[in-house]
Amino acid sequence: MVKRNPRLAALKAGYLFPEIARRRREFAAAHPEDPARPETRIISLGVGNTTEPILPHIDAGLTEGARKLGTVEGYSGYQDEGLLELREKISGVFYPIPGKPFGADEIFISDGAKCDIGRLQLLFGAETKVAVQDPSYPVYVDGSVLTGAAGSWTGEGYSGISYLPCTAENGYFPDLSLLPENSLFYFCSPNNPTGAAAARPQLEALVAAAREKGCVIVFDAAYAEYIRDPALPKTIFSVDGARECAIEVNSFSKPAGFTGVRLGWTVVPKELRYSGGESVNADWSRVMGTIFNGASNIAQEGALAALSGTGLEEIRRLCDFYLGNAELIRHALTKLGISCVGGDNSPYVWARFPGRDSWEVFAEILEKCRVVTTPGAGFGPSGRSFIRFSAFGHRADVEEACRRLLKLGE
Ligand code: PL4
Repeated sequence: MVKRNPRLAALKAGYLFPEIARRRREFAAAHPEDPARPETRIISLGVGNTTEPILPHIDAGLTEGARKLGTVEGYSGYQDEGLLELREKISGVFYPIPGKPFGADEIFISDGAKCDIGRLQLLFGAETKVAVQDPSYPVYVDGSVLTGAAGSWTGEGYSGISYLPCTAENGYFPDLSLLPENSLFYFCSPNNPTGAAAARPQLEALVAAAREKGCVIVFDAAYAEYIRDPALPKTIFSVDGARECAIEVNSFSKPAGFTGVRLGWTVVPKELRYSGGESVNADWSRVMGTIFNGASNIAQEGALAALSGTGLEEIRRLCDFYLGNAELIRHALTKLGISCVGGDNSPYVWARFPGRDSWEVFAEILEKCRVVTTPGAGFGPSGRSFIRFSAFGHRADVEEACRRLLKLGE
């Protein structure tokens, strides 16, 4: 028989979100819901999965995309690199850089940010040093384990990964002196899970450090549309010099409710080079052309609608709705005296339970409140005493969850 890829065995445990789903199922089996007692129903503030219907103008774009496929004039097949019109629109709407817009050949349409994060790792070999914000979205670390770049599990983290703590003490922005030279640095802003959105001087320092140390930043901007403070940058490319050291991944999942539709994009500037001078953009085009056959044409029509004037208003409205949920969660936690951050420019609230183990707090909240959360330990060692609350949920559920959270104070 064929041998298993040994890197699979190096993965520490189950992927975080299926593990949470497993514990939820176990709990539900032991404590079945009673339809006559609504308080027994489990509510999820765990996984960051959108819940609200796609808004009408964007939905009409999707519907029209499907309708066109049933006509001779409108039919389209493979669109490997993505619709030209959509790539140009993304360049204009999200990267309005005076005098230096991104060309369509620097924007690659995909089936989502997570998928691109996985594929991007193919550009950099198993020898590449990897650095992450600690805590961070688990795909950066688990993906690195699969490519062989992560080294072995030490009990706290992986030997080949530099974890840069983002804690209350440093304002959830890492000490850049810890960034190893010539490393690949995954940086997410607004951050999942802390909700921290980096300020312009912080991103300038990040770009300066990456350039000085020969690093490549993979900037995950999946939550950029949740930024409400106009002083906070939505893209790394608003900082001079970023084109020489950064790749940006982004997605329609969280701003437009496309978690199930699947559509994202990655910007790989032509200026970005490996240490040997080769073009990263050319390699990304080659990798995508080899293992990806293009995003759904229907989804792309939906995205075009999302980037029209009305579509952008709908994006704003949808993000405002989830930010309203985040405000309710923050309020409930603050009332309980639980210190928390995030939720103002991001859909995640990061709550601190000093001296406690996050899986134990997760179990307590599930038992007392029947609310599912995400334990901070799943995002890295610095998350061990934190719980992430996701603001994705129906308003009535979030309100009910907030009422139940008050039981934690009893
Ligand atoms: C659960 C920082 C959520 N099964 O939808 P995509 O692929 O365009 O974007 C995924 C993504 C990318 N970057 C960041 C993210 O936080 C996410 C989605 N994260 C969460 O609860 O942390 C959903 C997780 C999903 C997953 O594993 O991604």
